[in-house]
Amino acid sequence: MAIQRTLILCKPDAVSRGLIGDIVSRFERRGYVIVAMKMMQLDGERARKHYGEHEGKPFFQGLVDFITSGPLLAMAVEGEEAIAGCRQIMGATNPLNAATGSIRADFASTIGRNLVHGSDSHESAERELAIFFQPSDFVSRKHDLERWILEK
Ligand code: IDP
Ligand code: MG
Repeated sequence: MAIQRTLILCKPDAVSRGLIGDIVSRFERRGYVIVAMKMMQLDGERARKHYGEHEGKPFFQGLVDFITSGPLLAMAVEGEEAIAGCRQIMGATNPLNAATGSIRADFASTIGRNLVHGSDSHESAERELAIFFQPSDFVSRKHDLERWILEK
């Protein structure tokens, strides 16, 4: 068990549909803390870098077009095993396979408009966080984690 930091995005569909508040609260309620948060609109270069692992796949261009189509909310989220925990809160990539009660099952119906992104490994988290944030963007929430969330 370890404290991890992960990148969560509310993609442009989530922003446009007014779902940011509901999505953010799900991570907070679970006991994860936000250590950086930024509204931004990606350009193509940064979008292709972020989704580099999918380059060459049939949906790649559509994915880049969509993620650059409007503002998104980027967050760095921290907590015990946060990478897997946040993926669980998001639900499976295809909303049809997402667990009931997850963000994607509750609010999405198609794989291409599935509202959220979350890093899938420690390596992805480090790589992706560096695309969206600078070291000085992060605050410390160590005190909050120690006080309310972590077991002694
Ligand atoms: P993830 O977001 O659950 O990590 P990935 O496999 O990393 O899923 O795919 C990145 C994003 O690309 C997905 O969230 C989804 O929006 C989109 N995507 C993945 N597979 C497909 C597909 O087969 N058709 C259309 N879009 C897809
Ligand atoms: Mg992924």
